[in-house]
Amino acid sequence: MSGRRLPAEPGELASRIRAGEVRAIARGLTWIEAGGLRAEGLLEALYPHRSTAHVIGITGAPGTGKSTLVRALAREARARGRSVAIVAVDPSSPFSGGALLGDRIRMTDLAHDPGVFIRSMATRGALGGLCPAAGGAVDLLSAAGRDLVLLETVGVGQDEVDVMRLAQTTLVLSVPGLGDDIQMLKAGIIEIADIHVVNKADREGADRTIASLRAMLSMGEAAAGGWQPPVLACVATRDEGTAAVLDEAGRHLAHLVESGEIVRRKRRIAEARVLTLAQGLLAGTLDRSTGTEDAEMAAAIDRVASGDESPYRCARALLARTSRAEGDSPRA
Ligand SMILES: Nc1nc2c(ncn2[C@@H]2O[C@H](COP(=O)(O)OP(=O)(O)O)[C@@H](O)[C@H]2O)c(=O)[nH]1
Ligand SMILES: [Mg+2]
Repeated sequence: MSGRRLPAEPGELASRIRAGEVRAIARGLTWIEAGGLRAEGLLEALYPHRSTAHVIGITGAPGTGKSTLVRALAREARARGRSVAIVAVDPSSPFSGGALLGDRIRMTDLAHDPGVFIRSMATRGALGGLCPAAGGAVDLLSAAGRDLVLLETVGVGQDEVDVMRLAQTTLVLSVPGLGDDIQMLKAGIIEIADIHVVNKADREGADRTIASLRAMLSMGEAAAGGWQPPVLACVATRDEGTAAVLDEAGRHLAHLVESGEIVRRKRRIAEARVLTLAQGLLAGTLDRSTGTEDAEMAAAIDRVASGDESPYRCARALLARTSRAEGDSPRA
């Protein structure tokens, strides 16, 4: 690893990231989390150089064993000679600090392997929502040449579902026994699952959970592109069934490519990213133009407060003014 100082200029940092330098990757991710023009410049430089990383999303209720499975998948991928990046987008449980990861000894193994880059993104992106920062992180890691990007998030809110949509292959974890899982499945997570994993299959009731998931899936419509989401069982703590999960993820990616569905997915990801970025940029501009030093805006707010103007009319006027101002100086 190079001991040289890291550059403060996006183009130079981008070159070091593309060379796969771990410190540069870490710095780049920090920039992306902070957002703003520096992050924009970095991603501008990296975007054309993204490689064909397989992005696998892993979601499920807290405690289902996502982090444990991610570690097992990373070890398996390393044994197969592939480089790995792990991004945990989980506001409730940062990935850092071995305690959260259960088996410390195995974690240490991963931590000392330069072929596994681990990063927790516990904060929300500056542009609002998890998606912009997570999307940028995936682009960066892909440009850094990582073969496999494992994206872990708690599958509860719409934000987290959006993050999962950045993945080519999405794993949804359940555990034996019902409760949170069924809640989650009802909340629409089932729609994004390419592979269902019933983890903790060493526990009582795994067969029942697998059977009820299969029954639920057989009632649904056939997935886009003719892929039938399989239901796999594993015991992540003992590496049982985890190699098969990685195999299945590979099979899913091959299916996406062969069926042409990959093109549609890439488009869907691109659309979601452009939309969330535009919303974030607009929100930022609006925030600035509602500042107290803006006399025109202050007068308009006064009129709404006194009932002389409706909030809708005022909001539309603000939008119109903002887009005029943006047109004058596109990178303000
Ligand atoms: N019995 C059993 N426990 C597991 C298994 N996988 C994970 N766990 C345990 O479940 C707990 C939560 O795991 P973790 O990976 O942190 O879950 P996450 O919150 O979904 O990331 C930890 O104590 C793990 O050791 C498994 O296959 N069987
Ligand atoms: Mg976790």
